[in-house]
Amino acid sequence: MLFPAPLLGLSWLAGLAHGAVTVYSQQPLGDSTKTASAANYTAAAAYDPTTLTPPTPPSPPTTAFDIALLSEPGVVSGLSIPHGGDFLGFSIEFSVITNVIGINSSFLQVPFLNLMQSLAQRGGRVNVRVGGNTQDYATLVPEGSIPNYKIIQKQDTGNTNPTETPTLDFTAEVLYLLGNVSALTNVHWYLGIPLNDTANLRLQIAEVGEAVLGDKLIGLQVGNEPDLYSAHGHRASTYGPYDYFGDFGIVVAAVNADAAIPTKNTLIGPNLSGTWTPEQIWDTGFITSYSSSIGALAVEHYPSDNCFAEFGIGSPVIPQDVFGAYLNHTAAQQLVAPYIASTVVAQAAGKPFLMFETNTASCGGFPGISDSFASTLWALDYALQMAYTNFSGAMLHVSGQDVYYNPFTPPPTNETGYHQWTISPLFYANLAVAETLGNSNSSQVLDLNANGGNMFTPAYAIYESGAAAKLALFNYVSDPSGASDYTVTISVGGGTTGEAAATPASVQVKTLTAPSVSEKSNITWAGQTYGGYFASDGRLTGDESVQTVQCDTTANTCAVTVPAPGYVLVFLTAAAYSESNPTSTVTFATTSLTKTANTATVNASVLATSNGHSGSGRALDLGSTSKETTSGARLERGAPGVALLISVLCGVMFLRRALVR
Ligand SMILES: *[C@@H]1O[C@H](CO)[C@@H](O)[C@H](O)[C@H]1NC(C)=O
Ligand SMILES: *[C@@H]1O[C@H](CO)[C@@H](O)[C@H](O)[C@H]1NC(C)=O
Ligand SMILES: *[C@@H]1O[C@H](CO)[C@@H](O)[C@H](O)[C@H]1NC(C)=O
Ligand SMILES: *[C@@H]1O[C@H](CO)[C@@H](O)[C@H](O)[C@H]1NC(C)=O
Ligand SMILES: *[C@@H]1O[C@H](CO)[C@@H](O)[C@H](O)[C@H]1NC(C)=O
Ligand SMILES: *[C@@H]1O[C@H](CO)[C@@H](O)[C@H](O)[C@H]1NC(C)=O
Ligand SMILES: *[C@@H]1O[C@H](CO)[C@@H](O)[C@H](O)[C@H]1NC(C)=O
Ligand SMILES: *[C@@H]1O[C@H](CO)[C@@H](O)[C@H](O)[C@H]1NC(C)=O
Ligand SMILES: *[C@@H]1O[C@H](CO)[C@@H](O)[C@H](O)[C@H]1NC(C)=O
Ligand SMILES: *[C@@H]1O[C@H](CO)[C@@H](O)[C@H](O)[C@H]1NC(C)=O
Ligand SMILES: CC(=O)N[C@H]1CO[C@H](CO)[C@@H](O)[C@@H]1O
Repeated sequence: MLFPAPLLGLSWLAGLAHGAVTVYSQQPLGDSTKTASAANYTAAAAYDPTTLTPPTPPSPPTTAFDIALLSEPGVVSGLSIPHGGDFLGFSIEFSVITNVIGINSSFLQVPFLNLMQSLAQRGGRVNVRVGGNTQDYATLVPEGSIPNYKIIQKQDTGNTNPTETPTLDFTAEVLYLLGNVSALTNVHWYLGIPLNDTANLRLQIAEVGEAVLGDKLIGLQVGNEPDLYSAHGHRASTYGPYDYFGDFGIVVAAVNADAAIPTKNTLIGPNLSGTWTPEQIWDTGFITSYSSSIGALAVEHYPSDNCFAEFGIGSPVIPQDVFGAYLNHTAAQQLVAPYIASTVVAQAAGKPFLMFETNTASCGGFPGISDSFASTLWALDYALQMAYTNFSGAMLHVSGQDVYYNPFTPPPTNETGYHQWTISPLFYANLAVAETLGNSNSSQVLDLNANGGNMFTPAYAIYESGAAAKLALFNYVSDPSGASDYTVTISVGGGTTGEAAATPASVQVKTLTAPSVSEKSNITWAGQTYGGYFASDGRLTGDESVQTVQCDTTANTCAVTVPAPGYVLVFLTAAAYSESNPTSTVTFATTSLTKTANTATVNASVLATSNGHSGSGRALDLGSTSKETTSGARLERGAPGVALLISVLCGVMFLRRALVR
């Protein structure tokens, strides 16, 4: 289910624009009255101040336990398939892309670029799905046919179904926008082929998408929650798994016959919501029939819903009552259980198995849960559990202002002049997953069933190229007294395992923590934070603090403490640490000397090649395309606090060339 924010007017921007490029100004406009009132903006769900009471800590608390890891390649059993650091990505509702990704291909949302870049630098790349309920009614229309230079437009054309899914017109500019993002930071995209009308398939999104995005387009979803089509009135009440099998076949045939879609094997289905079991689809012969067209198998699932509060559907859920259900390891295990048989089927068929859309609860999530540190730990454990059980990736859903569960939220459009973005606790899970799995593409995950399987203190080991590389430790307990912090004594090899002792002389440790599981803004990853509401330009601020823990070389053990609540990532080797911790960080900042001269350009090829190699604070002033401007773009190296962001413009000529290839 999705609840897109209404597209708000953008006309205020007109006064800031210079020619064909820019303008994204987050400079304070100097209107103190407005700023003050807006600082207290709480109307939208995304800024709901509801704070829940954390569950009472278990008594007695866990204070210590041991973890003994096997280290030699080949001897450890139960490891997952290899994963990349792009495991946990995003599913962005089609109708909010102009607020989140960019207004058009020359006006990109800089905070979004910075957020994606921070993940790409840790995990190698980021996968983003653009779609949702609106995708089945999306239609590509000619450039310029939507008024006011807009690139998407919703219109209620009387599509008769209970969810009143509107028609969504979009222009090819949407695809150029995605392409321009990919030229700056390593984002790959999943799109969807509309399936509301199989007699008149609209394949243009695939045709233009492939031409513009090339290999940055990694999959095309066919049908969104087909098991809800009959419930939503999109199909006859008898619509069943074999009907979907038939519809998918129509798309396969059409794609195979379409010379404008050269890559045939990127289709993704069935994207079930849980009304049908995946097995019901496998039983139709889906995988064998369409094997050469299928790029990945996918499902979508939310553990709960807040539909009663939002729409009066179903039964009421009181967030405080279900807070504890997000705060233990059983939650993650229960979420993956229905799909483990399917990940085996997928592996046998040689196809990735994806959780294409998920989050804390559908119908917008729960106040106090979806937007607190509880969601960070929940999503992190859920993602690592999916990795362990051989999913190949998962996407957290992103919608408008009117949901609690966004990992990040741009300010309301009428407030972009003086507010920055709100980076929610959930995003720190993306950050930590990217860093935990790293960019080697060889990370295999093992749930250690640690501490006797205690549900509040789960742990995972990450093996790279077969050897123990990292250890991930959770503490779900919220206890400001410190009495529920625990110390884990780690040994690698040695002991009764028959292996040579391989405990390192020291380990490096990063901690993700907050004062409590209810916390909404004071969340830190290795000491750095995105701050609270409206506080971020998409870059971490503060000094990074990575702990070096000296190990006991006589006993061959290392003692690492995990705060309550918290997540601790232990790097067991120097290689594991350097892999996801580049010595320098490229971010997208543009600075401006005057409010009226804020057009800036960044050469895409410079950005692409300078990753990790740019000098400290080195400014790459490449000039601007607009005569009356004086500002330049800077590549910042871990530089904190430059609050002024304007825009990024790059020359990505290959995109245009790709179209005529
Ligand atoms: C921005 O628009 C929203 C929705 O129309 C409104 O609630 C809010 O008060 C506006 N903010 C300002 C500062 O005008
Ligand atoms: C892109 O959007 C900006 C801001 O709305 C606008 O000034 C500019 O003219 C647009 N560019 C194109 C090519 O439409
Ligand atoms: C983005 O894409 C457009 C094509 O629509 C291209 O003209 C432009 O140079 C690209 N780069 C930027 C930053 O606008
Ligand atoms: C499918 O969606 C398109 C775009 O919204 C609409 O024009 C068309 O009438 C729909 N077809 C059916 C059969 O619902
Ligand atoms: C598909 O996507 C929709 C759109 O948001 C989502 O709500 C739903 O759970 C997904 N359904 C399926 C079948 O995966
Ligand atoms: C643990 O999580 C499960 C699944 O969400 C939930 O049913 C259970 O109540 C939770 N246990 C505790 C002790 O909170
Ligand atoms: C994941 O796949 C690996 C490799 O096939 C297998 O050894 C392992 O048992 C699987 N894990 C689960 C939980 O099915
Ligand atoms: C990881 O895989 C991606 C795509 O599958 C590839 O582009 C990248 O180069 C790989 N990274 C390494 C370190 O092999
Ligand atoms: C933020 O949380 C940390 C503990 O995680 C605490 O030490 C610090 O005082 C808090 N800062 C603020 C401003 O509340
Ligand atoms: C970007 O920089 C590269 C390398 O210096 C140069 O070859 C290219 O022409 C530049 N592109 C633009 C659009 O300025
Ligand atoms: C009326 C009101 O609540 N004003 C508050 C708005 O926010 C500022 C800064 O956070 C507070 O100082 C005001 O009291």
